[in-house]
Amino acid sequence: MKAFFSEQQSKHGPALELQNGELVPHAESQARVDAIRGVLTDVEHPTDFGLDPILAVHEPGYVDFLQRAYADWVAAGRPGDAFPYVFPIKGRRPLSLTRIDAELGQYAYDCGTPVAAGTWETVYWSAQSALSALQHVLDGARSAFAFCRPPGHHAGPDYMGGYSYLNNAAICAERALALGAGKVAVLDVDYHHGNGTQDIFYAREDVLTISLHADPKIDYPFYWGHADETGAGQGTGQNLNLPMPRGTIWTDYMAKLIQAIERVQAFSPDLLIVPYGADTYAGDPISYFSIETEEYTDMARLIADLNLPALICVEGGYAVDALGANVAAFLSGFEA
Ligand code: OKP
Ligand code: ZN
Repeated sequence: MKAFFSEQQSKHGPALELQNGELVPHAESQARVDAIRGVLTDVEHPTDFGLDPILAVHEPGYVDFLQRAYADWVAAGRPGDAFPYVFPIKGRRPLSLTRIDAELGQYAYDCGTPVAAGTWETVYWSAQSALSALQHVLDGARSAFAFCRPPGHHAGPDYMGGYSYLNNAAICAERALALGAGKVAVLDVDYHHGNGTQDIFYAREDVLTISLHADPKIDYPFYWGHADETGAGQGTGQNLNLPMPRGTIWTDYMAKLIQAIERVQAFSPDLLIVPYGADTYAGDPISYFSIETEEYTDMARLIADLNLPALICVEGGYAVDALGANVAAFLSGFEA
């Protein structure tokens, strides 16, 4: 399967994240890029589709902020990467605040998603890789691999979090609809709930969002991903969350995946987008499912059996030593 990736996606390199009370080396590292790059045989440089497809999903003020946040941080005389430390829990009403700390809190919901020197270039080109993979599918390929990095599924219309800045899957779903697709399904198989994607399409009837993930009562992102979040307005019933306990093994995961696949089938979309995270892997350092490398082949085969044009985009996966093998196993199942 053809993959899309730009060298610009290596520019983002946040040094640290705040995790359980400690500043630790950021888990979303260049080593992930090298691991995935190492197993891909057919990689193409993305086409530049510009800002318009990004602005179809993300608010202009947020996109503008992402482009200048690091420079504003440096101009304020701050060291390291741009981190928020205060959040508007009282309400996110537009106060036109300009101090960098106020803006960081306005547009972020956690302390794991700093803006570093090359963040904008990386997330811009990551979105272009996804859009290029989408174009490849729209041009007739059965599937394509968007080698996105960092992840995108936690980013909402006007917020970053969970290592995510731009929501690659959502940008592609919206673009496919703009180009004539009637319905798009997003089937998120990362360990963490895809809260950004859920928020973006929560009231939409033309996008079915499904996420299989760790129970948010126990795991990040806590405030989204519960089974009772089923959509709103026109989108009522068009969001499906399938939370699972820590320690979940493949056979139990498979039962939920089959449930998800049946929902996709009933929705009958024109395109399937699969945000794929290899952080469901048994050896993942920040996640707690127990899926083994070979089982990703079975997982991908089940999804591929839907026989829909499909776009796979990379989300998480932090066991760097196994990441290449896990991605390769998934891709081989999809192609079988
Ligand atoms: C991004 B993706 C736990 C900290 C959790 C955020 C995890 C973001 C995962 N102590 N940090 O979905 O793989
Ligand atoms: Zn994840």
